Amino acid sequence: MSDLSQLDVFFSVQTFHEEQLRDKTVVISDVLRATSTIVTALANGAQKVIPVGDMGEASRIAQSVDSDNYLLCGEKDGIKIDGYDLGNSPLEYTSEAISGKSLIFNTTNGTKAIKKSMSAAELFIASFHNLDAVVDALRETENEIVIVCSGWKGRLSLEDLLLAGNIIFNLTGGQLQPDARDGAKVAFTIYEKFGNDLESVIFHSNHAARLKELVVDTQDISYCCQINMTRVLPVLKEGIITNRHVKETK
Ligand code: 3SL
Repeated sequence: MSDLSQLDVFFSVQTFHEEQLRDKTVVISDVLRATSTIVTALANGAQKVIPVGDMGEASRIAQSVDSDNYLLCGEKDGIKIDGYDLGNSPLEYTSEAISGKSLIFNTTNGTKAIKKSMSAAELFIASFHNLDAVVDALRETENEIVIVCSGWKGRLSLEDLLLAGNIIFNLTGGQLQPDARDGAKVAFTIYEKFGNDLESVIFHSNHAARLKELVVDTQDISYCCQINMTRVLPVLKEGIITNRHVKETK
């Protein structure tokens, strides 16, 4: 078991250096919507997800692979990118749309957080959908744990912090040690305050307001708040995300 007094939380992509994650077990939280979409895609049978840092990298990979098996997916500032097969609504990632496919995935903050965390010893993708699967995997690690909240362009996103707090709450059985790191205390405390009312708090978050303005169907927001729908555990290895629990998809 990891030393939970060392568990830390970073509040956006811009608030850490790559080296701070070396040899750690890292969890990426981007509830609205990148990590919820990755979990959904793997639960619905996508073979793998290749996270990219920008559109240039996405196009380079797309040009070098067999287009029958690959889909170009993602958003810029919340909006599906012209010419892409899918945007970033998890509800688009049905088995009909993505089963058996490999996804090249490019988002404003979430995939950047993943790319910046490549020095980690292990990396898990978390959403409320696979909360218990992530917590169980963290119970098995001896490494120090860091939860990276993707946030929005350097700002904190409340929903990402709430998921971090929920993970810490479950890992610690609701008893955070007094010598826990400040980042863990903040996430834990926010979860203690708002955890009973997750969906309504997230519905009124800054990012939800941004999505509502883009006329993204508000079903996305409630969908991303659903807890423990799957045992899928997306893990990153050599730049590619696959499901560790291949036989346990929903
Ligand atoms: O920033 C991201 O990675 C996205 O999840 C943002 S959005 O929900 O598609 O706006």
